[in-house]
Amino acid sequence: MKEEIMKIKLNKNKFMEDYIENLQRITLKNFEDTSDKDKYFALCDTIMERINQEWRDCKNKTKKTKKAYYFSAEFLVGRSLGNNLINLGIYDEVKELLDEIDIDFESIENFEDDAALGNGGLGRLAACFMDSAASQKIDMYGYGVRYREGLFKQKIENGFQVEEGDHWIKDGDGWSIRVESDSKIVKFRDQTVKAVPYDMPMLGFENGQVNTLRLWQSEPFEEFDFSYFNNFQYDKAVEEKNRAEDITRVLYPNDIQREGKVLRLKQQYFFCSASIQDLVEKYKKYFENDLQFENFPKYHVIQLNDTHPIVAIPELIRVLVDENGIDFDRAVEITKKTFAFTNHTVLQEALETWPKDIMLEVCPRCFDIIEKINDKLVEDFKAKGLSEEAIDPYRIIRYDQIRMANLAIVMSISVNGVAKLHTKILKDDTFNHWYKIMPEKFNNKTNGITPRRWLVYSNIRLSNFITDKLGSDDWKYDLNKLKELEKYLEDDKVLEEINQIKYENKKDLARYILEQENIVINPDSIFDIQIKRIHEYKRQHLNILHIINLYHRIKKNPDMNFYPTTFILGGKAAPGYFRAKAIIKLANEVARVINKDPDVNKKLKVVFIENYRVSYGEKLFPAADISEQISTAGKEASGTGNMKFMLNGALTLGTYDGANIEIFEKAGVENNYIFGAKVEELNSIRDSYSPKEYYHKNSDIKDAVDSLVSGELNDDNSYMFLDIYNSLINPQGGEKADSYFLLKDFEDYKKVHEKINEEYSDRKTWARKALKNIANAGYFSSDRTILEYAKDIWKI
Ligand code: GLG
Repeated sequence: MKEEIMKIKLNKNKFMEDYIENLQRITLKNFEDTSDKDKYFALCDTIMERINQEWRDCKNKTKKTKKAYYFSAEFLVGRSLGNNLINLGIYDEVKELLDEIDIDFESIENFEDDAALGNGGLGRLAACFMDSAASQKIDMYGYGVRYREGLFKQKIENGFQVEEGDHWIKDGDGWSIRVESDSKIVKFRDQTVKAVPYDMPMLGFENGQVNTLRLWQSEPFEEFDFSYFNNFQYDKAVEEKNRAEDITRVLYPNDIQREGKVLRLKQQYFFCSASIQDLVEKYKKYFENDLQFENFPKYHVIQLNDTHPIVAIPELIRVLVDENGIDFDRAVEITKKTFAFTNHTVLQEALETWPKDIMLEVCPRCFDIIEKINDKLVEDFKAKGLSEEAIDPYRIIRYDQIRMANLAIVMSISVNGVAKLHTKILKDDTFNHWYKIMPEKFNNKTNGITPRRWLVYSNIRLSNFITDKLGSDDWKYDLNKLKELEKYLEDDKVLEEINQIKYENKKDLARYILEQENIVINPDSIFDIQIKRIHEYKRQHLNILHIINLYHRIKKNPDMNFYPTTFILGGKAAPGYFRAKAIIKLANEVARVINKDPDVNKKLKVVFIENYRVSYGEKLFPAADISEQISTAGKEASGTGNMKFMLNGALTLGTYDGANIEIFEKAGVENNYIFGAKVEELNSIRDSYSPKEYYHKNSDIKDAVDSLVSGELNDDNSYMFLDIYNSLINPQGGEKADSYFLLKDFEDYKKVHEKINEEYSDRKTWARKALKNIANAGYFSSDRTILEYAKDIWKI
């Protein structure tokens, strides 16, 4: 690729010529009559043409080598234009070229819809891994679903979340190639459809590697059933087409919480079946002399991203046995050597189980196969003398429920968690019974983020500064090099520069927020940001309750020493998650009340970002002073937003949870703000915990909680605030009050905010802490993570 970059650099005229030609060809218009959207799509074409050769070469070169396959129901890619230009090494050049013909790159960029084919961290992690694998020259292909509708667009109307469709490809898709000839037939019990692959190139960073993300789209097996047409049953023909297309029509908008719907299992089986067929078919084509499949695991390792793609396990067995005549036991042995499983959460409501009848309705043969595996497993345990009771936790099928995680653990070479603490909880608790009998399978792979998107592309100022200070841009390939920045810790001029960069980024964000949200914010204030999916365990309501109390205190005591602060929150709630939606309404209502109050609005501002998404994140992370990572200890498996903030020089205000702990370890606890109870403490008080006691003993807590029902805040008769109130202090119907320990951690949280507020004015010390964080963020590169998977699990 280096060569290709040179070619483009040397041949600017050719690039321009091609671009204009493409633009006119796809629009049938003269240049001056084309729209910005046309200009965007023509640019995609011009870049895709340049990638094509390398892409084919990479596909050909790796036909007969071992590859990793990342199976995931979600790939939260976001936009591709800027990132692809960065990875091709021609970002600046193309910007300049466009400038010469009066095209503003940024406005063109805005015509790209985010590919929001994921909900949150799990899907974004998959996208970061794609970038890192290519950048580290690891042959890893992604397999997933091409949802026609990505994650819903969030509108805020009168403070409430309203969901709108996200038909992201309605105007076209500049980054995919439809590979019709690789289509597969997927059979369900009641329906047969065609799976058509759309391939997206995944570019390595300036290294010539192009991996493939293959996303399957569901289409009717035959475009129209002509027998219906002949009988004048047009409706029936259209119905069949719709039924086929329904399967990949929409991404399920639930992060964490699973939804046991037939269509969801259909989606899972659809992409897993097509992907497995693809691998087996290619194996037969390129490895003719080994049709016994004994060597299949030598060339394939399939990483299962959470429980969603686990149905690929029985599907591989089915294809081997039913379609290739392999004996069942051998098929099981081959399969066992092929899969590896990643768990992303310990929340019970996320561990997928499928009722037997749903599986029978979707893919009955898979149920047969799972049942056989389960019978064998139970038999083996009995032979070892285990009682029925002792066997129970291991059963894959129990009370007609199929426990997908158990299936994956039995059938995988590896089981991993996504941060140290998370893996420890898996071993000690969630999967302890398994860990006891197969400890060698369990391992940790702390998550990471790609520095290309999350720094090089989105924070150009800081990126240039780093290159300047380190004297080269090697750090973009090896993020550990950031450590060398520590030599500037006592350099006042450099520290001043750090503050200046942050300030410029904050001004950019303030402009953008004014444009998007119509709220004026002050770049001289502290930017305190919490952006992530809305969930009780992430405790956005702790943040908001604290803001309410702070507001009251400032109002009561206007002369109180207080550094102006802007609290920014953003995130989507699952459409069916009432309490999460209540938290959004609360954030918006608190923002409304505070922002219009002339007594405080010079000191305090609250912004709820509408429609938080990857491309909005790219503007928020670079501008943060404080990164709010305040989940209940033990609940956030890792978090990855925390890493993006750190890399961009924000200090973490966080609990001892997930990867926060490792951030504190690397950057030093003294350079971040830690608060709240640890897991062990919470475990020991769980049964005796009484939130009411905290409520009565602490007047600030009472003040904040009471305001939910005092009438000061208006929830438009939705009873949403009452619901939050009750959830905190009144146990209801089996649900304990305050099961996420907000009130327990409140006082500590308030204190740490006071500390931040005081220490922020010492700008030099603050900059030094920021630099300490940046310099130690190298470990959190997904390059490191993916190399660990490759070395420890995939052996490639
Ligand atoms: C999960 C977890 C996050 C984790 C992410 C990626 O909740 O803590 O960082 O996966 O491993 N559902 C998720 O987003």
